[in-house]
Amino acid sequence: QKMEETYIMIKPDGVQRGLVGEIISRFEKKGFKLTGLKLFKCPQELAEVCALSPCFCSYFCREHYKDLNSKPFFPKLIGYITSGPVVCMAWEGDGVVASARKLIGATNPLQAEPGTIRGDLAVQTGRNVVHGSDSPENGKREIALWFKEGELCEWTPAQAPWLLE
Ligand code: DAT
Ligand code: MG
Repeated sequence: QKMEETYIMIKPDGVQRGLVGEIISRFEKKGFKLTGLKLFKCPQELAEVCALSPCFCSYFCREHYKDLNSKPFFPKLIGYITSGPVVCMAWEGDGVVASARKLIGATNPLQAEPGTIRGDLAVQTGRNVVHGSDSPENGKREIALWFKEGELCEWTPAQAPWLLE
């Protein structure tokens, strides 16, 4: 059966700051399996509508951050997340959701522990470089939202027997 999966996204600041390789390698070195990877740029027309108010854009407002829809920072969050290309990833492994959240660190990078991605690479909540799903259900939901049929890859890493007994 399918292992647990999580949706990890490098936000526009991570891409612009040249941190893509650094961030991917944290999950890669840990031993999780990459099953999906692509760059995505929200079309500018949609991004502009998204930034104004909760809208019909299924990628950002209503779906991905739907729980934050009524927060005062929501328009800024949408403006930020649609401001440039993001790197969309699906990662698989036992306990990957909680473990990825630990690797990422606290939402506010100043409170994130050294050694975590946000703790090492960021200083503000509004520029916290990476997203990680907060539950296995949301992992599935977000992967289905961001990846189309056929974009995910089933494979067995050569290192599998050296990682998993
Ligand atoms: P996380 O990304 O750690 O799962 P979250 O799901 O609570 O955090 O919020 C999603 C993003 O929204 C977060 O990465 C940055 C932004 N955000 C959260 N709380 C915020 C706040 N109080 N002010 C500004 N931005 C905030
Ligand atoms: Mg969250």
